[in-house]
Amino acid sequence: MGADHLAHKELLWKLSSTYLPNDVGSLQRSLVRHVEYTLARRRYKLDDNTFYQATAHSVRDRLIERWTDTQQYSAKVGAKKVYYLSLEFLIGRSLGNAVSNLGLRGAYAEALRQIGYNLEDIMSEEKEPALGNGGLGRLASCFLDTLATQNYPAWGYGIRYKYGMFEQRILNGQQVEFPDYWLTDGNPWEVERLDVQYPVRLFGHVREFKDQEGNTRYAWQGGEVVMAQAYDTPIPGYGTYNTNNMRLWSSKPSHEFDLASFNAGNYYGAVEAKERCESITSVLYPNDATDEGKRLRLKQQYFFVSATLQDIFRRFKKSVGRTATTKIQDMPKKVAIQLNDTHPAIAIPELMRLLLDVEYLSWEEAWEISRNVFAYTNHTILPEAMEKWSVPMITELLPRHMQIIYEINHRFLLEVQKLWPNDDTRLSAMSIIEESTPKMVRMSNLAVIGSHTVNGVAMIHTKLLKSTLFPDFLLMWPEKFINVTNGVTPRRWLLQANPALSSIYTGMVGPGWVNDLKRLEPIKTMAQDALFRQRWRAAKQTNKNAVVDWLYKTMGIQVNPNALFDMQVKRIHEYKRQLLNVLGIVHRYAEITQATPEQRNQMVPRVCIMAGKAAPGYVMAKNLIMLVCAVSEVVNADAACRDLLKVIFIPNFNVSLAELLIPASDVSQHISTAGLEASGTGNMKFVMNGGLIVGTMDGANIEIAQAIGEHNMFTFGAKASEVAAIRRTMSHHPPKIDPRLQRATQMIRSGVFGKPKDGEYHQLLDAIDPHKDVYLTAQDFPSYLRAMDEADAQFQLEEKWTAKCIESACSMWMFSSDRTIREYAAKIWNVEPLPFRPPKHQN
Ligand code: NBG
Repeated sequence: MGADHLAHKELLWKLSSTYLPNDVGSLQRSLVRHVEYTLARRRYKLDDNTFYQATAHSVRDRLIERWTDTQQYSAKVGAKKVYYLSLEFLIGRSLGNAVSNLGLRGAYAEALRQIGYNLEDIMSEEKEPALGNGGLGRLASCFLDTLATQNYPAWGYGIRYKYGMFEQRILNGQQVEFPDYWLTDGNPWEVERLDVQYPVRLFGHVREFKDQEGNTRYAWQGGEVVMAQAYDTPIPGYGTYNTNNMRLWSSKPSHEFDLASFNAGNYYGAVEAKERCESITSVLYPNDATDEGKRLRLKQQYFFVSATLQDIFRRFKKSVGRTATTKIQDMPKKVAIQLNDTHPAIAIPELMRLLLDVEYLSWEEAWEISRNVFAYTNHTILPEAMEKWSVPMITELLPRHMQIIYEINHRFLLEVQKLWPNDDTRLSAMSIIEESTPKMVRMSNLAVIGSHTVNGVAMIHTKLLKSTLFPDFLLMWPEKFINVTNGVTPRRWLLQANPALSSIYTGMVGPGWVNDLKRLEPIKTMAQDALFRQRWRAAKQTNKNAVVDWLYKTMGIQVNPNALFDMQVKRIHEYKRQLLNVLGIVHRYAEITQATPEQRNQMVPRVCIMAGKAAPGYVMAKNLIMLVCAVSEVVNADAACRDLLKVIFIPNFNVSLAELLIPASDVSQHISTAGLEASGTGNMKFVMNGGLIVGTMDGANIEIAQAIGEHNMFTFGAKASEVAAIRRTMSHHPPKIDPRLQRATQMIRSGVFGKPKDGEYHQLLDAIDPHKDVYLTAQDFPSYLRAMDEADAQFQLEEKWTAKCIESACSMWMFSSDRTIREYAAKIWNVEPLPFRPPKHQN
């Protein structure tokens, strides 16, 4: 190194090593500078949106300092990293989360206030990226928040869909999907990494040849090559300098590809091909728990996995170069890859391909590495959601991977045969290949075979996963299957969403609860304190009033702020049984209209809020939305219901709306047919925010009941262990229909809520015919009503009710994603926190 070079480096270091100052005056200067230089706008008369952009850029500068420092530090230390591979991330808005995690909320609020802006208003200008369907994507984002907060070296990898989850509007009482082009106003939170691009091959053929030692080798050639372009988003931890990275890939054409066609004089053909490349990351598949059998979806998955593994591999090999003692065989010591469902499971044959065809390792070595790197989380046991790709399709798109999958399967089946000679049934059940026409590749079997650990997301789910989905694999590898119950981040779901409750908590136990939810436990005893209960109710009322205002402002609906706020907000799915909720509402409506004045006086006023999107092709789910909207129209217009019942379907449910609604609920419904909801995470958020659950013994509801006490939950319905037998008997001994159910369905069928022309309501109701009531809706109806009545009765005992809410909310520490991630780290990833300690501030 020359003297000049050293001098340059030193000067550069001096120029860049000062942290940005965070006093109010400096923040204001930074805001105005961004208005003037980043956005090139005049400095006066600016709308909230411009100021949102400027604030975001100002915050981003501060995130970037911590982000680069964290990344440099973990590279220097050579720490083991976790890579969370997910085709979905539902991050929600970033501004509020960032200022709060940076500890700069107060400073920014003041800086803005002094120049005439309100931080809350500015925050609501942000359009949230909707890069996920529901629980699975939101879980991934809660995990990223916790990973950063707990100082784990971890990256999230995903796809930067140009169009996220569709925007749902209700037109003429029906869901209509609109494209969600979330990037219209740019995205200040991401950094385009033009220096991080990888080629991804599709189609082509496999060439077999001999290497110098005479070993048979394979090379995948030809086909098309598209480029993956990285976009990085900083993920700040709360109360720590550590800032992790979420890297999302976008597809674009490769240069060679472009040139060849243009040179051939095929201008339009080349443009078309370019569009085709870009279409790979165009749109998120709007499905939740059902399989979209499209070739483009497999392309997306492979594109994502290929770019991600090239990136991980490059980083790992750089670290191998740094310390002479690390070899490629040490990859599992440096890299842990978590597969979020089977969506990224094609990563298993892809890593094998890299190790075999590029690194020239032997099969045994490659397999040993690969299996110690990957772990797989299963998120559902619904058979229709099990991903399968046809062999002809994979062969066409990924010919080398098909060979590798066959080889993995062949070697695996030999093991099975050794364990269970002549057991063809078992062999075909465990095979990666389903012997159908066409043959199918079962991605879940591939994921189980290629991972060192497989986990379910709640106790009952893991139990069912073992007993129904993978019983043979369990016999083979009993240690491989574990449970890690889901959790949610208290930063977004309490601190940010519920300032009223948060300040009570902080007043009681100090701010430490935000990353140590156990500290709330002692507050439980305060349930006995009348004054405390009053403060608690006041906080809840503040949150309810916010919803009342919002409903009036955005939907023109007036509701009684003292009513019981009842919410069911989640994806629309038959197994989640929104139909049960609607039938309950219709029953309530009937009761109200037939009640005497004395009876009306006894009734508890209710505001029933439902929200959620239906997959565009999911007819039953769309019919359900139609019915809810129709019921809402009739009920809300009926003078008899006035203060007693309001039914509201809120369109376009998303993270921001959840943050508004959840803190305002008195009761929320988590009423899936037992055994079908893997975990649920909404249930946790509602209870943390001081609401009570009406729910079945399903998913995480069971563990929540254990944690808060079953007396604090309104449970009902068949147990998972009973469901199969009930279904079996129902075809020949259909149960008697509850007269109240009969009345409700009769009202719907007879046209009280209109008669849609294609018989949509009949279709919904036919599915609960007691002979073939697959989701046990009719079966569970009576006990559901009992649970609802119980909730009504308890709600009237105000003091007792509040005590229940306090006890429950303060018993929820195990549903913090902080606990969840500690379990993943210890049981699956074997990684340690690596806090980065910044140099002292120099301003
Ligand atoms: C969903 C389950 C939920 C669960 C989330 C997160 C899929 C495939 N599964 O019950 O339905 O809470 O995953 O684990 O989206």
